[in-house]
Amino acid sequence: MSARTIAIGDIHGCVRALDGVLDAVAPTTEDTLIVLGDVVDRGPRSREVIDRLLALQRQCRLIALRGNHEEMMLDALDGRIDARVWLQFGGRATITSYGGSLEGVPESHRRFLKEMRLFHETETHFFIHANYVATLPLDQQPLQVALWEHLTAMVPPPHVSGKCAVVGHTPQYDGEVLDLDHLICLDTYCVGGRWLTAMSFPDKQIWQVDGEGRLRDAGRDEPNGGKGLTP
Ligand SMILES: [Mn+2]
Repeated sequence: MSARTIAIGDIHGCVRALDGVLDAVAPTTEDTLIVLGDVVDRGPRSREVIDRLLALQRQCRLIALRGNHEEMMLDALDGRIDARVWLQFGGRATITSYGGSLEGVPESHRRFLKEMRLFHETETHFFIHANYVATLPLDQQPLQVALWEHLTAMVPPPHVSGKCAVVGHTPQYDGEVLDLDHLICLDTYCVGGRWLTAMSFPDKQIWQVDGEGRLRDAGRDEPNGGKGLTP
């Protein structure tokens, strides 16, 4: 199999879903796997999600993008915001997963959070947590837009680079990938009871699993062995 580029939507502490989607995708050392941010918060097992991602760095080329939830966690860890603000936005579950206090977050996890990038790009696509300003280069995107701005507030026109944007952050409550041709959203609301989605680029193969890690339509007879769905 040749090298693939695969993005995964917002995990939010759903480690069984992450395990399920990784089983389905079966990344090799040749593959680039991009997590689109918001790997922590809301769901119950954020600590284990970061453990899995640290292990995954040894199995494939992992690109971990920062989401607004990682930003809040880092700000709380470093004392830049009152931790109570973060706790209200899903941080409570994360703290619990670390044994009940910020002191329980190991150095390796702090480093992982700090090293998360704001964007990643290929020849044809770019990947960023929330949104973008169409007229600005990727390295000049405002954090407020890149990490926080929902698509419900602004659907941007195609980016000046001509590349297709791949984002998470704005939950698709129906569980379906939003594909506007110039913009694709992979947050299919796993933490809310829908799907965790992985999509490969540029060929757009989709894998979706539920919160228990069960593949969507796994019972369907598929020519590729049930490992993926063709959109
Ligand atoms: Mn987000």
